[in-house]
Amino acid sequence: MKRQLHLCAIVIAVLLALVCVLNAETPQRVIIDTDPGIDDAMAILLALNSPELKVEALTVVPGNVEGRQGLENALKIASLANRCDVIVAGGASHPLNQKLITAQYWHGRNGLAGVELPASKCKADPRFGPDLIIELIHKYPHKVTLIPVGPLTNIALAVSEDPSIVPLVKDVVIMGGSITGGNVNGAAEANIYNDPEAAAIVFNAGWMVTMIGSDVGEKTILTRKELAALQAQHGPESDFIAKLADFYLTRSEKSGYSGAAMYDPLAVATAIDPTLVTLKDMHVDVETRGEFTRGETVANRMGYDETNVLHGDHYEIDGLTELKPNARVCLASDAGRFLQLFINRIKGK
Ligand SMILES: [Ca+2]
Repeated sequence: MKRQLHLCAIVIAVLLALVCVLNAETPQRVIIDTDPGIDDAMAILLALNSPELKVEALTVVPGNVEGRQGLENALKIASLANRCDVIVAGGASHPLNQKLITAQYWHGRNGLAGVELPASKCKADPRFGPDLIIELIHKYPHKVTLIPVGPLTNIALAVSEDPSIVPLVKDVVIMGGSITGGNVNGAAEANIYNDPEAAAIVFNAGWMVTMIGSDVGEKTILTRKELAALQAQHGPESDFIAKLADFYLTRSEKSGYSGAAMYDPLAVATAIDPTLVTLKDMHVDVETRGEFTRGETVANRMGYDETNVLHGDHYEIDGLTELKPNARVCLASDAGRFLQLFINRIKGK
């Protein structure tokens, strides 16, 4: 009996070791579509320092800064991390149907808190971001997770150009939207507000998206305590992130927030460890016309709409029309565990 137990323990240990090896050998392939951006830079460095992820590409979209500045920033961040092996490509030059709205107010004049990084050793890939996204999804069917953390222009262009990518992606983890009020105005979150038509295409593409909204990002905040932890260790990446965090936190405090909302890093962290967030399946539509609500992500919590039928001079509720969920909406995060992961990974370099 004792011998059998011993044997059993050995078998379990071998299996566990095998699972660990397999996990280590098969990190998730991700493409980060980004408008860097302070929290984008944090998200990119979190991803590049996480063994669970293999960053196949950074594709750049206009948003926080114009596309050209964003591409320069992405190249400098990849270079700082000594990761010129990661493909960095530009993308769309403007939103699908409106003028670009940039956010230097929050991100500093160059999008990176005014911090001047050394010239990049990495070179931009000549491919167009949306084409590259299509190419990589076909190259690694069912293996690629898209992590869009800017306006959804590039993703919308990719899925419009080649809808066959829809069933071939592993997941689409979006930083964007909100189901409890916006961060641009009463209704809309910035990434969706910056290109509502693109967001409508992406949410209606036929895949389930994972939606990490600003309402949860604002409850997942970096405070002076975490800043001090980042400042306590020196290295190229942690020094850079500490400077960005200081700028972003000061800006956020001046605007009445108690800390810096970790929007984009939370989306990357969700791809690393989905247990950091609570998700609920819902049907989400993107408002593209409302006078006060253009760019709002309208989430149906019930799973149905009432059906109205005309009876004489008025309508009468005839029943319920079921709605298919198209989004796993983030309702909450384990902020403490996320912040610890973020700081550990950034300080790892
Ligand atoms: Ca962003």
